[in-house]
Amino acid sequence: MRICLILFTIMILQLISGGILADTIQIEFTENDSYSVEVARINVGDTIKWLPKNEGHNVEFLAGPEMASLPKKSKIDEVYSVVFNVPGVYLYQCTPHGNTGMLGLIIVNNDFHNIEKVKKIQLSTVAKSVLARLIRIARSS
Ligand SMILES: [Cu+2]
Repeated sequence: MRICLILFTIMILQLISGGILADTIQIEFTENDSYSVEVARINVGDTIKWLPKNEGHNVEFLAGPEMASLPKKSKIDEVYSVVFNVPGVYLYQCTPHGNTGMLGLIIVNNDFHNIEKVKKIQLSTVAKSVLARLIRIARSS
């Protein structure tokens, strides 16, 4: 009887953490060739939804905790949603504007285990300095 109660409680807790309390964060493409949220801190199970409020942008993942299975690249000007189920640091860019620093960072579960790999991604000089700034923000918040 007690075991049943414990299992039931665990099930309920999993439901709450995995579903009901999962958040959706919205990030807009801005007219300044940037993302409205440059550093997003989320939890496993949360969704990020990118909204094309300004034309000519997309989302292309450059790094994540599982390099072999990064989310697919979105089409220019499309609404795009990704659910994040693996803790770690994700780096993405806008394909046309990555070189000029249109980058975004996502930290899932405050887990920085793959940050060194993220730092090693080939980027333009401008994008490199933007990434350094985003990492500073991520570390300090
Ligand atoms: Cu862009």
